[in-house]
Amino acid sequence: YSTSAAYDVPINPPVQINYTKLLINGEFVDAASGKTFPTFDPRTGDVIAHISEADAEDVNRAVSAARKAFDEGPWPKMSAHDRSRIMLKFVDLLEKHSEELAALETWDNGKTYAKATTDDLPLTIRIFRYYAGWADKIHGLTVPADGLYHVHTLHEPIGVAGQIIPWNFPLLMFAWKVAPALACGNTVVLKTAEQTPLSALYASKLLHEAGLPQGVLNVLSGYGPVVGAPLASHIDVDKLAFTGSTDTGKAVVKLAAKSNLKPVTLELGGKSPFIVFQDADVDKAIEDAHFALFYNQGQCCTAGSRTFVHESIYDDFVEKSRELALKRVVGDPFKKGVEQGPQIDAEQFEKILKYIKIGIESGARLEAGGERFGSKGYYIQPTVFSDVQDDMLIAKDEIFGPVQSISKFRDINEVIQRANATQYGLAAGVYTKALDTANTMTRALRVGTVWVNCYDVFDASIPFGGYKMSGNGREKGMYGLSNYLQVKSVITPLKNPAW
Ligand code: TXE
Repeated sequence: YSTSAAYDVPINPPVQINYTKLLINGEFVDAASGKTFPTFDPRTGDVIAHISEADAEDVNRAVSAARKAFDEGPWPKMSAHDRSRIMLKFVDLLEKHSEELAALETWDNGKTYAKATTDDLPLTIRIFRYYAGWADKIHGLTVPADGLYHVHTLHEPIGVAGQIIPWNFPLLMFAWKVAPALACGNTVVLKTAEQTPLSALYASKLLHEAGLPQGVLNVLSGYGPVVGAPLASHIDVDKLAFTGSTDTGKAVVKLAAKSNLKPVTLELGGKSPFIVFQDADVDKAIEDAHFALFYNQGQCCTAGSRTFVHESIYDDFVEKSRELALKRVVGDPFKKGVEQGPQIDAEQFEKILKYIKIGIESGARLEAGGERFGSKGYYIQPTVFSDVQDDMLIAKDEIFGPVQSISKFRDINEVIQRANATQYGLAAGVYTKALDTANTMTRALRVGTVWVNCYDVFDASIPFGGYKMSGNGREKGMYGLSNYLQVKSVITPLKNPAW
């Protein structure tokens, strides 16, 4: 590998940035244009490093490397067991370098170092280990077809997978995309989010250290329209997987359709209801509702961003939610005890403050927060609105920030109707002790995941994806494999009907 000059990092724990170039065909290289772009520290807005900026020409280079690696092998044709072993060796390296990776994640993204080490890294490791386990367990079926035929199916990799990921969980999104694709024998061109290029480059270096053949994984840093769009529309990319906003999701589907009709998996926005019935363990529900919204600075596609509370417990719920928000510790995400770091960038920061203003103007009651925190960086006070009405913009749009919206409901049918009255359908939380209420709700809610008396429980084995405009396809678990497999039917005549 050729690597760029190391930067000294004035943070604790110390971490160096060694990988800032594009990863094409197993080597770190400059962009064809020679251009770079800055990645920023959201704590201050200062530049962390200058990263090679890919454009359409680099997409061509990366796709042709991935194509060659797919067509000529060895990756897709290698024994599945060997693929699994390389992935498992990578898992060992991820474990060994967890601290540096967590530090990079916090630095580039602003999430707390505490959560990066307890959530992002362990979940990333779990995903790769889980899919490494699948690599040699992917097989077809024999089919009892009519007539004198032996029929079986082959499950084959699709080919070159294009993958576009967002900035809220940079390493974890890398894992969700890359692990199943590699386990199934595909080759990959991945585009990271322009806000958070660092951890994926580091992890990709480790994957090569573990023995990944050149060209199997190519990583491009840069901006959406400049590098994401040419990847989505590339004629030689066989499959596209995208996580991001619903609007960009629509754009990449168009590009995929106009070029070669490549299949597209989408994981998009959400406006997930968090519903608390009168018989719930209310104190736990209050804590979980707080967590469901404020986790990761509110930058989660599953954020429980519409909290519906039964009228009989509403006042107490609002008061305690307010107290929790006021107690939430905001500050430097590297510091111990800090629960909330800065938002990702100036654009998201401004967007969130705009929605807070809209909330106040539209008559929602501001219980806590409402302004920026401090005077430097992209910090926002944990904010709580009560008396939120369904037709207010803050109840409809994905805010993607630390803004909790609480509304009151009277009965189950009403809350089902209101919870489903959204373009999104990603997730929901239901808090009740009654089995019949829980079962009715889990069936009635038009969402891809329902958590009952818990929230944001993620595991590599649990499929995840959206209904409606929250996306299509399922990632993770056994279902996640099908995004990266073709099924081929093979029919051969039998000689003798007796056999
Ligand atoms: O998303 P984009 P942004 C939501 C959230 C957030 C909003 C905007 O509400 O406030 O989206 O965030 C790449 N062709 N989510 O602007 O634009 C882009 O470079 C191809 C929810 O960051 O969707 C990045 O790599 N690619 C979400 C990725 O798409 C393009 C997580 C996501 O960026 C492109 C993030 C184009 N024309 C934001 N334009 C979730 N589901 O968790 C951009 N990109």
